Amino acid sequence: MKGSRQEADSYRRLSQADLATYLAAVPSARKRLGGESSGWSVREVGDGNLNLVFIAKGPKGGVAVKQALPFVRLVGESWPLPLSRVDYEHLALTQQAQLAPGLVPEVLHFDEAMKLIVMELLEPHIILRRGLIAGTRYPRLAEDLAVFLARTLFFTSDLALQAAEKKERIAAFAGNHALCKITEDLIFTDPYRLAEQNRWTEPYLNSIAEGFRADLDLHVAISRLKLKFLSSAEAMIHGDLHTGSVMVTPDDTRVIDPEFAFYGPMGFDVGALIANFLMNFLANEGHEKNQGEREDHGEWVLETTQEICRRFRAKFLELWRSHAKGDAYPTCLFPGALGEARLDIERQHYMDRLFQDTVGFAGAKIVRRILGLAHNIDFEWIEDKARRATCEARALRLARELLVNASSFTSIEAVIAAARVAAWWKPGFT
Ligand code: SR1
Ligand code: MG
Repeated sequence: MKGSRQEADSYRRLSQADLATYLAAVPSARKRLGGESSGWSVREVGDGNLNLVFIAKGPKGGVAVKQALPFVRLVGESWPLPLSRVDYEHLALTQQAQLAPGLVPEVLHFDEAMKLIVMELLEPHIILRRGLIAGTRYPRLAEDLAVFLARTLFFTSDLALQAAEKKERIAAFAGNHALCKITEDLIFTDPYRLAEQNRWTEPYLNSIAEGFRADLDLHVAISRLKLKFLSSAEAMIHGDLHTGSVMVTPDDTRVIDPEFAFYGPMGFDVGALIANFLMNFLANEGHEKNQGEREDHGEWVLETTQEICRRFRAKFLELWRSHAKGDAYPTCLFPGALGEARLDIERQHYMDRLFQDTVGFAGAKIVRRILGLAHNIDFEWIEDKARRATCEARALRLARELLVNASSFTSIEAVIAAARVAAWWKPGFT
């Protein structure tokens, strides 16, 4: 019934005032909250770009409720967006929970008509982006994110699935095209043209933005990646895996918000994470009250970036060697010890190609956060505009390198070395 009249008629936007009444009729939520609904506290806390998010607390515990709005919250009713994105988020969350147990929030209730999901309240978790800006270290983070990436991507790929099953799964997410279109426009097109919704730190970045709009090498690189995003149904990807889509404590990591999920290129998810860590690193200096005070934190961020990539590669390869039940690379074509040895070389090549995609997508994800519509607080919270622009200009310089010269970055160490070089660059406007 996605997008049907019946769907629109049964949907009602919840308010803070009526959420308790709604939850009182949901047994799993009532049990989690405890006591009477009159004693529950409810707050709308959504600070994302798209949805309503409520937190309800009772004497026993709490729940989080995410409800889709029929438009983009960041922009308003002038930008309609299908409510069906919640159906895809629910489908993705359910599958991710099976593939990467303990790394996504538990779903307590899904209301397809009301387009809402009731989830466990992640407490005392905070959004990873905020934790990184605060300079907090998370010892489990690299391992947890590497496991999440390796397991969700490997087990939904042709390496693990039979072709018929894979095609059914692609079809199950195919209707999420409105969310894909947001990505296609906001990441792969708009930052490289004069688009009404673009913004950047003016006037400092004016000439860089203008340069990006005229840079045909860059336009070729981003267009190749856009084609990959449009056409490469490699695995079920989260689709919006930035540091605002991860909630953390020092002991626990949960990946949230997979409403952009569909079957797309794996490097898009890995690249999104890498980009967001690199942006945090390059924003670091802008948050310093005393010179050098955040250098240690920056080092930890880079180490974590490196560890995510290294561990992802190792885990993905481990899964491929032990769980290759898919139709790709038929074992009959690689018989005996010689065949296995040749296949293992090919596995390394596969991971190298995936890394190339990752590098390019990381560059694309950086550019969109500085020249496009939706920015991130790593940079936005740097109040002094000249300082902010300096950090952003460094990130843009790195991003252009990653996009145009992706093939020259053969390891995460090379990417990190380039990020260190970018961090020293003094753009002309300071
Ligand atoms: C109009 S939505 C802007 C962005 O918010 C989401 O989190 C995605 O990153 C999207 O591109
Ligand atoms: Mg989101």
